[in-house]
Amino acid sequence: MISSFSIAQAQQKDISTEKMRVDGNCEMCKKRIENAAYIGGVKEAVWDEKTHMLTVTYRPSKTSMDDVAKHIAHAGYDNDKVKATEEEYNKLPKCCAYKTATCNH
Ligand SMILES: [Cu+2]
Repeated sequence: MISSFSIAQAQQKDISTEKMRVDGNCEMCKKRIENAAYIGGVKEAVWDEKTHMLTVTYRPSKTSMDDVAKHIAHAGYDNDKVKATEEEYNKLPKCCAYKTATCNH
């Protein structure tokens, strides 16, 4: 009865975990970034407020880090792969405007 779950996971090859840098400020950014990252095929997405690293666990047969990056940029957040357009960035609340402000929620 040693975790048959983790054995099953190890045998499951269609799963990959990658990290990328996503710019952002605060808890609100965290929610927005993580929500944007949860697209079809993504199992888990966790953004670290201190390191600004997003860790994504996903199924390579269903999606890719490029797709995740596009959605995050679309939510207004620049990342390693895709930059948000000015229009997308300007939709962020002022305190989340990570290029100019530091937010203290
Ligand atoms: Cu924020």
